[in-house]
Amino acid sequence: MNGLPSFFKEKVPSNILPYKLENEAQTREFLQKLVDVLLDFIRATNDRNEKILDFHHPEDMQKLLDLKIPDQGVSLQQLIHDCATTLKYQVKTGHPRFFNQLSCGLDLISMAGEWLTATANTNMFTYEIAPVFILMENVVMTHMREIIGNSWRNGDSILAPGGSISNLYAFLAARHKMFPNYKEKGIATIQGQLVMFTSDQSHYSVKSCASVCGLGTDNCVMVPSDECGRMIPRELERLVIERKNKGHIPFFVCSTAGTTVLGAFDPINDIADICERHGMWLHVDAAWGGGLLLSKKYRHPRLSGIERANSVTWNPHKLMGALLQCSTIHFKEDGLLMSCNQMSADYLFMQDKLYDIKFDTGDKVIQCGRHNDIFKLWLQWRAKGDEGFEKHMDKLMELSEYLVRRIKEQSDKFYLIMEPEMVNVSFWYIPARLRNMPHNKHREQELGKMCPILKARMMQAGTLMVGYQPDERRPNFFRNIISSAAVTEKDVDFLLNEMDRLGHDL
Ligand code: ABU
Repeated sequence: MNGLPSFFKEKVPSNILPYKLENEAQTREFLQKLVDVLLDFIRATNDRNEKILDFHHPEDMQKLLDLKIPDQGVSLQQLIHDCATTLKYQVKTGHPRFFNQLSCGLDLISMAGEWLTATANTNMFTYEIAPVFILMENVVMTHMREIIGNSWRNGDSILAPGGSISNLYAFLAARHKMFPNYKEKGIATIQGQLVMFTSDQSHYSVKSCASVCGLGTDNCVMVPSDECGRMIPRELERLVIERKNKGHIPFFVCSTAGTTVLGAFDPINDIADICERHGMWLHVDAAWGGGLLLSKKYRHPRLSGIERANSVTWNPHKLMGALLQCSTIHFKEDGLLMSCNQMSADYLFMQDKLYDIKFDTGDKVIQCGRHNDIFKLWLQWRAKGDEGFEKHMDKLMELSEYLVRRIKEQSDKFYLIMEPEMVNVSFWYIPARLRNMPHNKHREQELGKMCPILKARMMQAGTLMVGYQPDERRPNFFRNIISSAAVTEKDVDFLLNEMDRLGHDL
């Protein structure tokens, strides 16, 4: 923090706006210093010679940080220092060698949007206080619905705090559609046991809906999936009939477009046929795979039939690279969201306002406060256009295909678990001592044991991050995700070489 003017050392952040109007220049200087800290982080994030993380165990990290809340406020200088320290120990999720989560990368246009959003500091519940952002939300949501399907143009959508809450909104709307009196009369209005269905590979938030909404998790039926992680439609229909024969009321099916671990796509058309036959709501959880709707090359067959759904979750903060968080839920039918959730709080959603109150979109959701997640997406989409997003999707898929090719070319060192449908590539790393062993359940157990050890080495070296997990069919395996615009073929080569460097002796 050398070079800071003495003004920064004075222990009075109240020297800047809004307290001291005459200190506009010092306010600007403080914020520019902060921007320098942010730019240093962005530079380091994009520098392949920089580590992704500087790992410390929590008890050691606590000693490196001064996190306490003081009795008296600290100086501006200290605040700049605090910001720099915070970023020093933050994992660089935009680093080209960070392959760990579904949301990777740091899109600088979207980030610029987030900076503006923070500065505007408004709530998204009414047009009254967020006029431009509400109109933007309307335009972008309509555009996304048109991409889902022509018949969706006049539907409805909302940005929600994450894919799990988006799925919950779908559940609530589906129940409201079938039991419109539930809102006023509650559980007594449903004469029977409601049942929902999702694949055993779906996101856990779907099961959580059953818990939160009073069905109980036993009434969220987990439909078996095939070897590739796709729901088996005949199993779905068998389980629906089984529950109907018990007198239950099957009402909601969640089809996953891009499962979290394997990146599998359930066959939407087959599932839509079953939903039509049995009068069930079809929700597509495309939180992860939704981005591929933007690619002519990769949309089909993965998302074929999505236009037949009643609702779709689609998270731009995943494949599209919008900054966290940016999650959307779309409905084919307009008006449901409002009639399901509207409470007409009369201090906020007055019916006699100056303007058309249909723009007070906050009354459509069970939240009150709503973060502004639209501006960063709108700005990013303006920058890229549909064409830019299509190229982005195609590049991510092509890089994943490259990774699969390289894994196959080094089959002594890597074992590809399956041909992926999207950017999730599942594989084992094979250390030297296991290379000549025949591949069987015993070797899989041994390879599974290597995953946490190799991951720990990656984190301690700070050079690479790739996730691992077990599933129902196999012990721990690596799941590599390419969803960052920063990744190149050289980074993919680095990924495999670095795993081998760190793990060959295991
Ligand atoms: N279900 C959301 C994200 C999970 C992941 O990044 O791995």
